[in-house]
Amino acid sequence: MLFPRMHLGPLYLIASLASSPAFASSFGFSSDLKAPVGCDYPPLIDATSDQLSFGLEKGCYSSVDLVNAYLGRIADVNSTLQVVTELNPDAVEIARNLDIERRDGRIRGPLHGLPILIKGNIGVADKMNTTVGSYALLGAKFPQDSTMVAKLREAGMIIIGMLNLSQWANYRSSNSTNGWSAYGGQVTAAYVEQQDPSGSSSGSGVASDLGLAFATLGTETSGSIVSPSDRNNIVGIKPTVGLTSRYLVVPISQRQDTIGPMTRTVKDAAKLLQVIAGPDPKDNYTSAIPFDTLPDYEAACQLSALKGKRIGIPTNALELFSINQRILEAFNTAISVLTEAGATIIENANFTALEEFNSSPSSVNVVKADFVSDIASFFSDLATNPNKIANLPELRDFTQSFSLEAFPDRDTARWDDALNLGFNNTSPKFWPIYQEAVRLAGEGGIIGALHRNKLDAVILPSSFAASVPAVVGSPIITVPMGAWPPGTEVEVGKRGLVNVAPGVPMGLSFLGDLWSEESLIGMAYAYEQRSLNRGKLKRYIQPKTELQDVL
Ligand SMILES: *[C@@H]1O[C@H](CO)[C@@H](O)[C@H](O)[C@H]1NC(C)=O
Ligand SMILES: *[C@@H]1O[C@H](CO)[C@@H](O)[C@H](O)[C@H]1NC(C)=O
Ligand SMILES: *[C@@H]1O[C@H](CO)[C@@H](O)[C@H](O)[C@H]1NC(C)=O
Ligand SMILES: *[C@@H]1O[C@H](CO)[C@@H](O)[C@H](O)[C@H]1NC(C)=O
Ligand SMILES: *[C@@H]1O[C@H](CO)[C@@H](O)[C@H](O)[C@H]1NC(C)=O
Ligand SMILES: *[C@@H]1O[C@H](CO)[C@@H](O)[C@H](O)[C@H]1NC(C)=O
Ligand SMILES: CC(=O)N[C@H]1CO[C@H](CO)[C@@H](O)[C@@H]1O
Repeated sequence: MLFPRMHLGPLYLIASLASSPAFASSFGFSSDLKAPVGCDYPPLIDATSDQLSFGLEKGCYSSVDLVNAYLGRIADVNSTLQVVTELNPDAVEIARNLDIERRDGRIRGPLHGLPILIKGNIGVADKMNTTVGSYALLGAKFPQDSTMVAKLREAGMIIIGMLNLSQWANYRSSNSTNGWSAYGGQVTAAYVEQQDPSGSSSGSGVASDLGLAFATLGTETSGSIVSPSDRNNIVGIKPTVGLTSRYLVVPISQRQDTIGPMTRTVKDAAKLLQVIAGPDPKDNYTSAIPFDTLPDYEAACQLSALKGKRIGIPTNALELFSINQRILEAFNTAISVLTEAGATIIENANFTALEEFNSSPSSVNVVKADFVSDIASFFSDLATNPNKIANLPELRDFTQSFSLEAFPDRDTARWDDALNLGFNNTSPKFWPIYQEAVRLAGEGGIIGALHRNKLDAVILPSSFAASVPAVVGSPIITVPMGAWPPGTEVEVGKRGLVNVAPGVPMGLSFLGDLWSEESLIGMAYAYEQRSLNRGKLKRYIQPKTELQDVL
């Protein structure tokens, strides 16, 4: 056990446990040496990779110290927020080896030695369990690391734990809550008590916001990166489907699933995307990547990146989604930032088929059919499948009869619906449905709006950004835009979670064409740097452990 698990009671804002000398003394880097002069210990709630790497290079602290500091921060808040389900028992050892590499002059890349937390549906072949929040997968073994995890390790990142999430990435129940899983409990967010963290990358959103690691990974099928990033005051990139490999990530839909960075700054999201993007023979969709060499995403972060850009507003979508006036006010403020930065705003860049898209069952049916097929092939990839579940009917049986899965209070309606469809994605019935979904969301949605109006991007408030791009697999980046203002009426949703209240964050999304991440990152960076909204918000709970506490 790495550090004591504590139940902290009502007073969570206490100093760390992680200063326990167990780790600090055992390794001869900064802990034992006198720190060089001029060291900076950036507050971990906002620390960037540049700041952290600078301190590592200078010898102010080691990666072991960083791991200990983050473990302390996790312990500070986890009993209240239930963000992290498992810690990596080998994290300190891995950090120690990366410290040795650094000492020997072997730096694997710009994120060498930085700790990261990953969503609980991303496969690991180490001592941790990839459960997707379900007891059905507890004890399952993967034949190897997922490609995402292999890439993180190759880049010298330290995976310190697995994050809680909406169980099955929110593809099980119609009666559950964002951020609840049987295995991990209920995640809540940090801005107001009992805040709905959104989902399904709920733990990824809260952990990145609170600096429980340098950054996190999330996954999105429809909104699962963008929405928790929106509600947790962070940056999220939902990459084009196929830019990041899904090999050994628990699937929902091969046509929509994608893995992306969730970070506190656009530049760090860009750096992390650089690490995880790229072709993988184990995921066919990555063979559609059009670049011989990936773009330099960090280099795209230019303050001037909005100059001369044509940015569209799908005016009909703002109306059809009946967006709250307070969100529209923040959105209008954001638009003036874009205009002042030299962008041209094109109104009426409409999603022409949006009404038909919203009322057509086609996109929902695509996901159902994909899930039935894709979850079965996922089970067949496991090296150890402890409950011998081979397909969706068997998974449903397990879930309905295993008491900790909280059935029937949390039902299995999405699976029931998927099975009731009566066919999967190998059926001849599937293709025309998929074609219709793509026509409505593509030519009739985001792709048509971009092309007809010769746009570089479309913008939307982030809570309305995801559903159309989900179907065509196109990218989105969301950036903090502000918070619900004082006087906002509190809206309490399912099981007492607070959806809307003064101080709950909101984000701005940039939506682009397939593979346009480089350009989206540039625009998002320029907006972020000109608005600096993240720092303006206040939380009710924050971890207290800092680097100084573990040195
Ligand atoms: C986080 O909180 C949950 C729920 O209280 C607990 O089960 C889990 O073990 C905690 N994780 C860590 C890493 O402390
Ligand atoms: C993984 O799950 C097993 C139970 O199957 C448990 O014994 C083990 O401690 C878990 N691993 C971690 C790192 O929590
Ligand atoms: C990739 O496509 C080929 C040809 O259709 C197929 O044989 C193969 O199984 C696919 N691989 C994966 C990982 O889906
Ligand atoms: C776009 O939608 C708005 C709002 O519904 C409508 O007034 C406008 O005529 C539409 N423009 C085009 C070009 O379709
Ligand atoms: C998909 O449908 C085909 C045709 O009905 C069937 O043979 C196959 O078993 C189904 N696959 C799964 C995983 O349900
Ligand atoms: C959904 O959950 C609530 C809260 O536990 C419960 O009262 C209700 O009966 C559930 N509804 C269904 C349809 O299961
Ligand atoms: C992994 C783990 O310890 N999960 C726990 C998460 O929280 C729920 C509810 O609080 C517990 O029942 C789980 O055991």
